Amino acid sequence: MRFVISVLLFLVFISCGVAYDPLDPNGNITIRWDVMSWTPDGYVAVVTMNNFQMYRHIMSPGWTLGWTWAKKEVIWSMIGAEATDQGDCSKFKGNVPYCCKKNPTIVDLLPGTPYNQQFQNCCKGGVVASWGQDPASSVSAFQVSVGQSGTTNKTVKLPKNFTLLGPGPGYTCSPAKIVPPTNFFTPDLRRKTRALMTWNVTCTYSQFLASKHPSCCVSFSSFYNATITPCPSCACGCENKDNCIKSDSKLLSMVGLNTPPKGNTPLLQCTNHMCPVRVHWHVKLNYNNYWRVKISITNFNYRMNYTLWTLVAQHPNLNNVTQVFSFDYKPLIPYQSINDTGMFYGMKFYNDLLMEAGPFGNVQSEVLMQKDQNTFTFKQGWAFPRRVYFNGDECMLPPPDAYPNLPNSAQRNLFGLSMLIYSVFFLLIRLW
Ligand SMILES: *[C@@H]1O[C@H](CO)[C@@H](O)[C@H](O)[C@H]1NC(C)=O
Ligand SMILES: *[C@@H]1O[C@H](CO)[C@@H](O)[C@H](O)[C@H]1NC(C)=O
Ligand SMILES: *[C@@H]1O[C@H](CO)[C@@H](O)[C@H](O)[C@H]1NC(C)=O
Ligand SMILES: *[C@@H]1O[C@H](CO)[C@@H](O)[C@H](O)[C@H]1NC(C)=O
Ligand SMILES: *[C@@H]1O[C@H](CO)[C@@H](O)[C@H](O)[C@H]1NC(C)=O
Ligand SMILES: *[C@@H]1O[C@H](CO)[C@@H](O)[C@H](O)[C@H]1NC(C)=O
Ligand SMILES: *[C@@H]1O[C@H](CO)[C@@H](O)[C@H](O)[C@H]1NC(C)=O
Ligand SMILES: CC(=O)N[C@H]1CO[C@H](CO)[C@@H](O)[C@@H]1O
Repeated sequence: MRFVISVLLFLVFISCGVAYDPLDPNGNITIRWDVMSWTPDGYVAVVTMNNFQMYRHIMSPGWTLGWTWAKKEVIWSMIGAEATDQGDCSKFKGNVPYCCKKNPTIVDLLPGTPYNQQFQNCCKGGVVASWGQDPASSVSAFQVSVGQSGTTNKTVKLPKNFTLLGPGPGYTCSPAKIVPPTNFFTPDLRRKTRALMTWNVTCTYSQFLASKHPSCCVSFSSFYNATITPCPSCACGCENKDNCIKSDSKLLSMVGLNTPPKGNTPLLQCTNHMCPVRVHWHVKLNYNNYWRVKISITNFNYRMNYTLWTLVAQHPNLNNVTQVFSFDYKPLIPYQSINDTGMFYGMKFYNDLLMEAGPFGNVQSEVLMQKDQNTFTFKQGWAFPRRVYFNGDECMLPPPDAYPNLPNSAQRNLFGLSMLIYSVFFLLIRLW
């Protein structure tokens, strides 16, 4: 039976693994090109990247955008971003283009860029907030002047093969598609303007493209049972087990420990799960009409500070959150009617930075929820979350039969059954 379920779930992951997130079904990053003016040999366009994902941001070291020109286009200039490689411009005499590569690679400029080289919404080191966390910072933009392209909306050829790293792999981009020209409206100028031509590219994220293992795991405990249910062992793969750091004392002798990651290799503290991040859900207190959960997030990576981290949890009682202490909270309602999912994130300047592994590498909060007397129970692991995501990646939960149990409740099989029902439910939703 269990085998059948695993196979079923596996098939679901494979078949729907292509960029569909059940908790954020409409999440995507849209890249919009607005042609603002024609030039003698091409056009000037504003390229705007909007992160419409509710809880997945682009962390430092930021985004990298690439495409392939349809013809022999060149870039004459760029404001608010840069091409990493000029390429071979040897065919040009006198006036040499800024970039001649067939497939340019573009990155954002760093904060502190001189004012005259900036463009609106640029120069954030490629960091883009998620739509749910900070809509005003969920956009990044630059201006590009293109030559040797068409000079009318009939002759311009759209760039092809868009790629987006954010900052790692995981995004797949659609072909560019011509859409109605964008209208710009500046309220204080009381004037409307319109792009000459606009095309959109939509990029969606798939965790399965990003990495073959999860990048976080969940552990449980409760006031009613002394058992601490740890993260599943090797939840995030044990390939790095030989390079992990055994204790904080040995750490002191490591050279270059906190130097920025080379090729993004994490340097992990040794744990049974080998995850860079662990989320712990502790059922802490039971009142007459309320109950209280403590959530802690621990960083085990010595080479990573997580800025603007987000935590998403799915639990049926999140429709009655009364108070969240020391995190910000926002309900997410992926299926209109079911209010069982929410996003926690750090408070600005207080705990929005989850520091590298070590004494400060954790953040925590408590959540007070009002019981719905009809459904509330401590039995069968009901008090534990159904899904948990850290920074937009789903975390591995312990197996159902390892959840802390109420004393004397030999309800394991029933609980297994309810997990099965849940799995089937999500299978249906995913296939829908
Ligand atoms: C991208 O996201 C926006 C906002 O959620 C949504 O309106 C739009 O339909 C999405 N686009 C695609 C192609 O999924
Ligand atoms: C194109 O992208 C922008 C976001 O940059 C979005 O507002 C607009 O709705 C998109 N247009 C279409 C037709 O999808
Ligand atoms: C675009 O990518 C596809 C598949 O990756 C490839 O077959 C095609 O040759 C690429 N086109 C260009 C113009 O690079
Ligand atoms: C091209 O421009 C003409 C005239 O400005 C306009 O009527 C037409 O809709 C435009 N076509 C596209 C694809 O934007
Ligand atoms: C994390 O931030 C702290 C304080 O800003 C800094 O000292 C440390 O070097 C950073 N670590 C990494 C890996 O960037
Ligand atoms: C969802 O639940 C939150 C509390 O957790 C509540 O504030 C919000 O109003 C609810 N939204 C809907 C649409 O029920
Ligand atoms: C606590 O939970 C564990 C795991 O479900 C179970 O094996 C154990 O019997 C429980 N302890 C008590 C005192 O019921
Ligand atoms: C006990 C309680 O407050 N229950 C409420 C939980 O939230 C749902 C919908 O958000 C309400 O309908 C319940 O009354």
